[in-house]
Amino acid sequence: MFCQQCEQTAKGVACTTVGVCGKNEEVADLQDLLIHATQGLCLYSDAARKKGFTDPATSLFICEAIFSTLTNVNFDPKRFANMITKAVELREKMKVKSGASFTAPAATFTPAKDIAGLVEQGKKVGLKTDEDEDIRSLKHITLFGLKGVAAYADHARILGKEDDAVYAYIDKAMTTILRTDLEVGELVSLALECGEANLKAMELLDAGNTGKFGHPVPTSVPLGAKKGKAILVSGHDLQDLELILKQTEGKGINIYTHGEMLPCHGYPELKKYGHFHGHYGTAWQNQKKEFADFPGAVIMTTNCIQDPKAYMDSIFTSGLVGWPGVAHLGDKNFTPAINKALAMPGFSADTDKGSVMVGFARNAVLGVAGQVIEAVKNKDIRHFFLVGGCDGAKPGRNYYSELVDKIPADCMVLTLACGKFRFFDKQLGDIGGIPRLLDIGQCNDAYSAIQIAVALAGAFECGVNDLPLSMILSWYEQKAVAILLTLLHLGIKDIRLGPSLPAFITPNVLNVLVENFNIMPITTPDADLKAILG
Ligand code: SF4
Ligand code: SF3
Repeated sequence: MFCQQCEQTAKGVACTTVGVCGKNEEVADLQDLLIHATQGLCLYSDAARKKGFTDPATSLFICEAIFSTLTNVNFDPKRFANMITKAVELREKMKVKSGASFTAPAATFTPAKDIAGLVEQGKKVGLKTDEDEDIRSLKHITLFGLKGVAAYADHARILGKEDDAVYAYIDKAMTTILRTDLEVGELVSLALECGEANLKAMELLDAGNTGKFGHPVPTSVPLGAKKGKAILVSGHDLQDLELILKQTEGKGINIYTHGEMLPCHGYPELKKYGHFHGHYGTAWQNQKKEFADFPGAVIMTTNCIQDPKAYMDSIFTSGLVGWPGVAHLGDKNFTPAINKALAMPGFSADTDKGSVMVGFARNAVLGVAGQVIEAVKNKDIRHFFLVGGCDGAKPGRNYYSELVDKIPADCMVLTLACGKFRFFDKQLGDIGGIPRLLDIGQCNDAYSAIQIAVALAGAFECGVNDLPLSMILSWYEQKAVAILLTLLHLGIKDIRLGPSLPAFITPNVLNVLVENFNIMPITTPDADLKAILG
């Protein structure tokens, strides 16, 4: 195996024997083969599209296949084997529709009959075999960005929002990176186009979430427990959460959010449920302890799942998440999890652990835009910091909590995604009644953050890069890669990125990013604040 797609990759280079995330060699090889098989499918889907034929079911499968290979989504070899076979079946159908004929190995390979055979095939494919390290680096950036795009497009499609332009880009990019004649410039353009496709996917998802559940409103979320039976919902899928809320109504079970589900408390059509109680725990990397201590059932709707062997019988997966041996509720009937929660002790008493505020997505923030603009003009607000992105297990990530501690009291902190759990419960006070810490939402709500920045730039008649705004991002998995590409596509400069730079970015490619976007690694909170604020 050779995997370097996430931030915790072994020795900061690549996982080559077993993944730090828990992915074993078998699954890594199957993921490589699934990407390979999907590239073959994309060749024909792209060719069919050029002849005017599109097939939404095929495009959906392509997104699901790519999303399945994102870090901490699926660890189940059987499900990868099934998807590889299905990719080839769909490829043959699209071949007929397109009337095209490709000779590339991805377009012609026949999957082995069993998992062992597929694993052997998987060992022979993947970008690790490319020669030029800068070309490989740029192909990796695009492929990993595509995983994020596929994730958001899949979420949006679940809510009934799709746009063939996103699917068309995925087909094109998946096939373009098969080519061996690409120059650096072409690949840089392809990667920035990935950022554009991701912006569209996030916009669709925003429309899906707000269209179905309303615009988030500022909401106080208890961190303590309520006496009684409990289900914990983690991941990013709002539709799953709604189904769980509906299916548990009147059953005496309280529903808690975990990780990226925290912002769901701000959505009017979700917060209306009386048994939607509060939030439990922090970010994904702490789940082994937090889930083991939770006295009810746990449902993972998307990434990030970790080895659940200590609580195998009380955790359930849905959607694309998988772990061998864990009950998968693929039909959205959550009865097994509900029955498990009813059989478990639940919380024995009410506990008060304080609360946090959520619900500061674009609608809520732009609702007080006049006040914010006045405060900036009066110099009550000196600067905005967007401190957002993924959390993770590396020790260097305390940079983000220290930074937020040290940001002066006349500055606002906007945040999103699971990196916020480093500081989400800090009491930062307010500026003229506006809370200093504003939780915009999940990682995909980077769309909302972009809309806020664009609106502020419009009000101040300047560009986003000229605003008193600094973006200090943390990355872990590939949705963060897609979001970074979106920001670069929009021409955002001076982004600080940590806790470490991606292993898949070579020094030459980094130079391109520095020269064009002045992207820089985080240093220390003091030095970075001094550089930003003077
Ligand atoms: Fe390693 Fe990350 Fe790949 Fe897992 S996803 S195998 S931790 S690089
Ligand atoms: Fe976190 Fe996995 Fe990226 Fe949606 S839940 S941000 S890491």
